[in-house]
Amino acid sequence: MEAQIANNMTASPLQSSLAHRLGRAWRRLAPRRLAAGRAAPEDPWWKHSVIYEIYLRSFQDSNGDGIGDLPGIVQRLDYLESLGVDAIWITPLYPSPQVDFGYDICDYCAVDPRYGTLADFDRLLVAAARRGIRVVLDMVLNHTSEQHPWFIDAARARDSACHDFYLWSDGRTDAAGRRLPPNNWVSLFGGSAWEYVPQLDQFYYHRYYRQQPDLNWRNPAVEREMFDVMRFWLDRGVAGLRLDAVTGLVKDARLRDEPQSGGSNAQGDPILDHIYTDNLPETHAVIRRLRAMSDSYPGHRVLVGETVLARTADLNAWYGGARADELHLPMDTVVGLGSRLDAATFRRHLIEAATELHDHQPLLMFDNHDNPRSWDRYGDGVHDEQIARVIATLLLTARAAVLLYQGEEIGQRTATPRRVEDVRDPKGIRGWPHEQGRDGERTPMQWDASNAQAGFSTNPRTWLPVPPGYQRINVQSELADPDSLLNWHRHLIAMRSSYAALRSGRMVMLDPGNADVLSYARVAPDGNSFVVSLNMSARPQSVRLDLAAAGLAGSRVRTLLSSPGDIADSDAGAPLILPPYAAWVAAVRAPRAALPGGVRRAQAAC
Ligand code: TEU
Ligand code: CA
Repeated sequence: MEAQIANNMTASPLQSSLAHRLGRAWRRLAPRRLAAGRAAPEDPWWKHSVIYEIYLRSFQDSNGDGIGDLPGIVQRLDYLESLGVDAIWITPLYPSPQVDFGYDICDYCAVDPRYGTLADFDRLLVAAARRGIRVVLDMVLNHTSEQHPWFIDAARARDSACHDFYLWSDGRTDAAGRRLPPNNWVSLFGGSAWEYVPQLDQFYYHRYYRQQPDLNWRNPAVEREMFDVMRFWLDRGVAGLRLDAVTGLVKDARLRDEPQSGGSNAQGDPILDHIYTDNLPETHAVIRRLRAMSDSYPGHRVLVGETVLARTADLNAWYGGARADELHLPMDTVVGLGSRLDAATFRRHLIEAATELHDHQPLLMFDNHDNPRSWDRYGDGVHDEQIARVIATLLLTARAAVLLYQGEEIGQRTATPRRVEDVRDPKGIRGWPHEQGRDGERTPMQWDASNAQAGFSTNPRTWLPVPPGYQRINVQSELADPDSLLNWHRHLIAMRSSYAALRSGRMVMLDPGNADVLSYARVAPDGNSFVVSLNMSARPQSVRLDLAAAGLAGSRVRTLLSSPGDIADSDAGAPLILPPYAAWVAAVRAPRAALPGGVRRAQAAC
């Protein structure tokens, strides 16, 4: 950040003064952060970060219109600082008709008036930096809004200046003379991905809603424009970008039909193997150029990618493989978006992430604004609270950078509307009743029980309703309860800050044949280590943490955090009984002098 200031001095006077203030804030902060052990000097800040996702519409409303906004985030920065997060990722704040609640953008270099102003954003950047929190913005490169001036122009005439900014096709004509789309590509939100425009007698392609036409990334002008947009925000001081739907930027030039994989999805469309709309080599080439651009900025700007892939190992290409020249942190949606709490499955995924990604840093997440909350996916209806602790412990102690979604830390529930007339997400309106949309995971953040809006807004008509249960499940009451899920998260994040092994140590699987309990050690280069055991079953389980077999030294393990709270210190190697759905983090006593030479050498080699 310090160095970034020099870069920003060439920007506008407003940006220069903003950068100056940001710089002061970071200078004040740096010694404290290092003292707290947050940032290992040798690693970029993002590598071991906890990035907190803010769904802007639902985080905090500051002006009583029932919609979250940027000044609302500023009001809650103290909370985020006390939680200990390194950065916030804010969902799209740009002017938008809000068909897809901001993911349909009509001006990439401004703030939607519903959310505030550019000046509010600059104030947020400074206020966040003062608290040691970086700001990552969502960036939608795949498509714009149909209301973007480019698309309005593109849809005017075939020879308009911006026509080639989007993907057009004349389509086909059947025997009866009807106009048909050129191929079988379907929208991820339902129906054909092609929309007919009568005045042009042409179809345009939209991977998402028809109000979100896809950009034509084979057109160099599109790349130039979008790179300029990203520079606008990087110049302003954002710490990185979360790249929306980034794997599908370039599509097959010949528009070939995609093979069917069999069956149909919740929207009733055939399931296709996206070989012509996803993961094309040309998309990787765009990302490499983007990485070079972003790396030209000082301060380790981060490129987070929304990379929804079938296998964790498929992420390797999105890091750029051995060249490491694409995304810094492509999201692993395989580990955390399932619904089976199964030790063997998690172990396999974590091993895959550790061995098949050229040692790149995994980015784990369990919750986001597109999927039912992990509380409801992994919970069994009886042990939900304990299971949420197991999930939180895995998320925050595995070797990974972390995405934490607002409300996950307090155990907010998915609150899907019961009646179609209450649904706001068009995906749910169109797909009802099989596809109910994403409103359930987007309800307002539950801050307190001061009013029926859980402190989110003063307006009783919030854009999505606050579900029942907020009187108990809210930040204020959980802060006051030492045993709350929120305090569990706070402890885990604080431990991650305090102990290098838990933050950046290598990960060694323990008791790897155990079908019910996932156990691993995190080991720092100096030999200091911690063990984590997570009982993923409803029965007590015996574990044997054979440290010596894993090449680790230590004879006693000392409990740091346990749920339930009565798991005692024990001898390493002795069988230990873990209660149902127990989560246990313990420090291994391994005085350096006691390390056998062989072990020390093995550790030094890592
Ligand atoms: O999501 C893209 C996307 O592919 C996911 O919605 C995916 O279909 C889902 O996670 C499957 O469970 C991004 C945004 O996160 C989403 O909110 C937007 O609606 C979408 O892009 C379009 O911009
Ligand atoms: Ca508002």
